[in-house]
Amino acid sequence: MAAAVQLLVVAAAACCAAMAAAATVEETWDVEYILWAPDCQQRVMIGINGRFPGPNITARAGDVISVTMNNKMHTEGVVVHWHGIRQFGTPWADGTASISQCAVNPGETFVYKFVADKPGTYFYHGHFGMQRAAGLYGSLIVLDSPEQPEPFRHQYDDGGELPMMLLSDWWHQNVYAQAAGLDGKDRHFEWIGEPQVDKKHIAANVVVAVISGDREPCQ
Ligand SMILES: [Cu+2]
Repeated sequence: MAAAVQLLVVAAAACCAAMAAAATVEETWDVEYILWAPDCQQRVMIGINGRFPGPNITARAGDVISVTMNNKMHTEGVVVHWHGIRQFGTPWADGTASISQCAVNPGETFVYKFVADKPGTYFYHGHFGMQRAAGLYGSLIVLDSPEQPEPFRHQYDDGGELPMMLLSDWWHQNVYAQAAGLDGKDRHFEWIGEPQVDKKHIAANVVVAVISGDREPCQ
Protein backbone atom coordinates (compact mmCIF):
# COMPACT_ATOMS: atom_id res chain seq x y z
CA MET A 1 0.00 0.00 0.00
CA ALA A 2 2.78 2.38 0.99
CA ALA A 3 4.62 1.62 -2.25
CA ALA A 4 1.47 2.39 -4.26
CA VAL A 5 1.08 5.76 -2.54
CA GLN A 6 4.75 6.54 -3.13
CA LEU A 7 4.34 5.71 -6.83
CA LEU A 8 1.36 8.03 -7.04
CA VAL A 9 3.31 10.86 -5.44
CA VAL A 10 6.23 10.37 -7.86
CA ALA A 11 3.85 10.31 -10.84
CA ALA A 12 2.16 13.50 -9.67
CA ALA A 13 5.52 15.23 -9.23
CA ALA A 14 6.64 14.22 -12.73
CA CYS A 15 3.42 15.49 -14.21
CA CYS A 16 3.77 18.90 -12.54
CA ALA A 17 7.44 19.26 -13.43
CA ALA A 18 6.53 18.86 -17.10
CA MET A 19 3.92 21.59 -16.92
CA ALA A 20 5.27 25.09 -17.33
CA ALA A 21 3.42 27.72 -15.37
CA ALA A 22 1.36 29.91 -17.69
CA ALA A 23 2.44 33.52 -17.59
CA THR A 24 0.65 36.70 -18.60
CA VAL A 25 2.32 38.83 -21.25
CA GLU A 26 1.13 42.40 -20.73
CA GLU A 27 1.36 45.32 -23.13
CA THR A 28 -0.02 48.85 -23.09
CA TRP A 29 -0.40 50.46 -26.47
CA ASP A 30 -1.17 53.95 -27.64
CA VAL A 31 -2.40 53.65 -31.22
CA GLU A 32 -1.83 56.96 -32.95
CA TYR A 33 -0.96 58.73 -36.17
CA ILE A 34 2.74 59.08 -36.77
CA LEU A 35 4.87 60.61 -39.50
CA TRP A 36 7.24 57.87 -40.60
CA ALA A 37 9.49 57.17 -43.58
CA PRO A 38 10.10 53.41 -43.83
CA ASP A 39 11.69 53.81 -47.27
CA CYS A 40 12.85 57.38 -46.80
CA GLN A 41 9.64 59.00 -48.07
CA GLN A 42 7.67 60.42 -45.19
CA ARG A 43 3.94 59.73 -44.91
CA VAL A 44 1.18 59.54 -42.35
CA MET A 45 0.94 56.11 -40.80
CA ILE A 46 -0.69 54.44 -37.84
CA GLY A 47 1.88 53.47 -35.25
CA ILE A 48 1.90 51.88 -31.83
CA ASN A 49 3.63 53.77 -29.02
CA GLY A 50 5.05 56.14 -31.61
CA ARG A 51 6.72 53.47 -33.74
CA PHE A 52 6.31 51.33 -36.84
CA PRO A 53 6.02 48.36 -37.01
CA GLY A 54 4.27 47.63 -33.73
CA PRO A 55 6.06 45.90 -30.86
CA ASN A 56 6.97 42.23 -31.21
CA ILE A 57 4.90 40.12 -28.87
CA THR A 58 6.49 36.88 -27.70
CA ALA A 59 4.62 34.42 -25.53
CA ARG A 60 4.74 30.71 -24.77
CA ALA A 61 1.90 28.37 -25.69
CA GLY A 62 -0.66 28.51 -22.91
CA ASP A 63 0.29 32.02 -21.78
CA VAL A 64 -2.28 34.77 -21.52
CA ILE A 65 -1.70 37.85 -23.67
CA SER A 66 -3.21 41.05 -22.32
CA VAL A 67 -2.97 44.19 -24.43
CA THR A 68 -4.48 47.41 -23.15
CA MET A 69 -5.09 49.44 -26.28
CA ASN A 70 -5.72 53.18 -26.12
CA ASN A 71 -7.11 54.71 -29.27
CA LYS A 72 -5.25 58.01 -29.49
CA MET A 73 -6.41 58.79 -33.02
CA HIS A 74 -8.83 61.69 -33.11
CA THR A 75 -11.02 60.79 -36.04
CA GLU A 76 -11.35 57.03 -36.43
CA GLY A 77 -12.13 53.89 -34.48
CA VAL A 78 -9.71 50.99 -34.33
CA VAL A 79 -9.62 47.25 -33.69
CA VAL A 80 -6.75 44.75 -33.73
CA HIS A 81 -7.06 41.19 -34.99
CA TRP A 82 -4.70 38.48 -33.71
CA HIS A 83 -4.09 36.51 -36.84
CA GLY A 84 -3.86 32.77 -36.18
CA ILE A 85 -5.12 32.84 -32.61
CA ARG A 86 -8.27 30.74 -32.33
CA GLN A 87 -9.83 32.72 -29.46
CA PHE A 88 -11.49 29.71 -27.83
CA GLY A 89 -13.73 31.16 -25.14
CA THR A 90 -12.82 34.77 -25.95
CA PRO A 91 -14.56 35.61 -29.26
CA TRP A 92 -14.85 39.26 -28.21
CA ALA A 93 -11.04 39.51 -28.41
CA ASP A 94 -10.87 38.51 -32.08
CA GLY A 95 -10.79 42.13 -33.23
CA THR A 96 -12.89 42.03 -36.36
CA ALA A 97 -14.74 45.32 -36.65
CA SER A 98 -18.53 45.08 -36.94
CA ILE A 99 -18.38 41.29 -36.70
CA SER A 100 -17.11 40.40 -33.25
CA GLN A 101 -16.71 43.88 -31.79
CA CYS A 102 -17.51 47.51 -32.47
CA ALA A 103 -14.53 49.67 -33.33
CA VAL A 104 -12.95 51.27 -30.28
CA ASN A 105 -13.79 54.95 -30.54
CA PRO A 106 -11.28 57.81 -30.37
CA GLY A 107 -10.21 58.38 -26.79
CA GLU A 108 -11.45 54.97 -25.63
CA THR A 109 -9.56 51.97 -24.28
CA PHE A 110 -10.12 48.27 -24.87
CA VAL A 111 -8.30 45.36 -23.23
CA TYR A 112 -7.61 42.39 -25.50
CA LYS A 113 -7.08 39.38 -23.26
CA PHE A 114 -6.79 35.87 -24.65
CA VAL A 115 -4.79 32.64 -24.48
CA ALA A 116 -1.95 32.05 -26.95
CA ASP A 117 -3.30 28.59 -27.50
CA LYS A 118 -0.81 26.99 -29.86
CA PRO A 119 2.77 27.60 -30.98
CA GLY A 120 3.33 29.41 -34.23
CA THR A 121 4.58 32.45 -36.10
CA TYR A 122 1.66 34.86 -36.29
CA PHE A 123 1.03 38.54 -36.61
CA TYR A 124 -1.50 41.05 -35.42
CA HIS A 125 -3.01 43.79 -37.53
CA GLY A 126 -5.60 46.53 -37.67
CA HIS A 127 -8.88 45.13 -38.95
CA PHE A 128 -10.90 48.25 -39.66
CA GLY A 129 -10.77 50.07 -42.99
CA MET A 130 -7.24 49.98 -44.36
CA GLN A 131 -5.45 50.29 -41.07
CA ARG A 132 -3.23 47.30 -41.74
CA ALA A 133 -1.96 48.99 -44.89
CA ALA A 134 -1.45 52.17 -42.84
CA GLY A 135 1.14 50.32 -40.79
CA LEU A 136 -0.87 48.97 -37.89
CA TYR A 137 0.69 45.54 -37.50
CA GLY A 138 3.45 43.62 -35.80
CA SER A 139 4.68 40.13 -35.08
CA LEU A 140 3.17 37.69 -32.62
CA ILE A 141 5.39 34.74 -31.82
CA VAL A 142 4.07 31.86 -29.70
CA LEU A 143 6.91 29.61 -28.59
CA ASP A 144 6.50 25.93 -27.89
CA SER A 145 6.03 24.63 -24.37
CA PRO A 146 6.56 21.29 -22.58
CA GLU A 147 2.89 20.51 -23.30
CA GLN A 148 3.17 21.54 -26.96
CA PRO A 149 6.74 20.85 -28.12
CA GLU A 150 8.04 21.97 -31.50
CA PRO A 151 7.64 18.93 -33.82
CA PHE A 152 10.34 20.01 -36.28
CA ARG A 153 12.98 21.11 -33.80
CA HIS A 154 15.35 18.43 -35.11
CA GLN A 155 15.33 20.04 -38.57
CA TYR A 156 17.36 23.06 -37.59
CA ASP A 157 20.65 22.71 -35.88
CA ASP A 158 21.28 25.79 -33.80
CA GLY A 159 18.73 24.92 -31.14
CA GLY A 160 17.89 28.60 -30.85
CA GLU A 161 15.17 30.74 -32.27
CA LEU A 162 14.97 31.45 -35.97
CA PRO A 163 15.17 35.09 -37.07
CA MET A 164 11.82 36.71 -37.72
CA MET A 165 11.04 38.89 -40.73
CA LEU A 166 7.91 40.94 -41.45
CA LEU A 167 7.11 41.58 -45.11
CA SER A 168 4.44 43.84 -46.52
CA ASP A 169 3.35 45.59 -49.67
CA TRP A 170 3.85 49.35 -49.56
CA TRP A 171 2.30 52.42 -51.16
CA HIS A 172 3.49 55.97 -50.88
CA GLN A 173 -0.05 57.21 -51.41
CA ASN A 174 -1.85 57.34 -48.08
CA VAL A 175 -4.50 54.74 -47.34
CA TYR A 176 -7.41 57.19 -47.25
CA ALA A 177 -6.80 58.14 -50.88
CA GLN A 178 -6.42 54.46 -51.74
CA ALA A 179 -9.68 53.62 -49.98
CA ALA A 180 -11.48 56.27 -52.03
CA GLY A 181 -10.12 54.71 -55.23
CA LEU A 182 -11.02 51.17 -54.19
CA ASP A 183 -14.51 52.10 -53.14
CA GLY A 184 -15.32 54.69 -55.80
CA LYS A 185 -18.92 54.93 -56.95
CA ASP A 186 -18.31 54.08 -60.60
CA ARG A 187 -14.78 52.76 -60.69
CA HIS A 188 -14.42 50.03 -58.17
CA PHE A 189 -11.08 48.70 -57.11
CA GLU A 190 -8.85 51.35 -58.55
CA TRP A 191 -5.42 51.62 -56.95
CA ILE A 192 -3.65 54.94 -57.13
CA GLY A 193 -0.32 54.01 -58.65
CA GLU A 194 1.53 50.77 -58.21
CA PRO A 195 3.10 49.52 -55.01
CA GLN A 196 6.52 51.05 -54.53
CA VAL A 197 9.17 48.75 -55.90
CA ASP A 198 12.81 48.77 -55.05
CA LYS A 199 14.06 47.75 -58.48
CA LYS A 200 17.54 47.21 -57.18
CA HIS A 201 16.32 44.41 -54.92
CA ILE A 202 13.15 43.08 -56.51
CA ALA A 203 14.22 41.12 -59.55
CA ALA A 204 14.33 37.47 -60.48
CA ASN A 205 16.55 35.30 -58.34
CA VAL A 206 18.05 38.14 -56.35
CA VAL A 207 19.40 37.14 -52.97
CA VAL A 208 19.04 39.86 -50.36
CA ALA A 209 21.38 39.80 -47.38
CA VAL A 210 19.57 40.87 -44.24
CA ILE A 211 21.43 42.19 -41.23
CA SER A 212 19.38 42.61 -38.09
CA GLY A 213 18.77 46.28 -37.34
CA ASP A 214 20.55 47.47 -40.46
CA ARG A 215 18.97 50.15 -42.62
CA GLU A 216 19.87 51.39 -46.01
CA PRO A 217 20.67 55.07 -45.77
CA CYS A 218 18.26 57.42 -47.55
CA GLN A 219 19.62 58.93 -50.75
CU1 LIG B 1 -5.52 38.66 -40.29
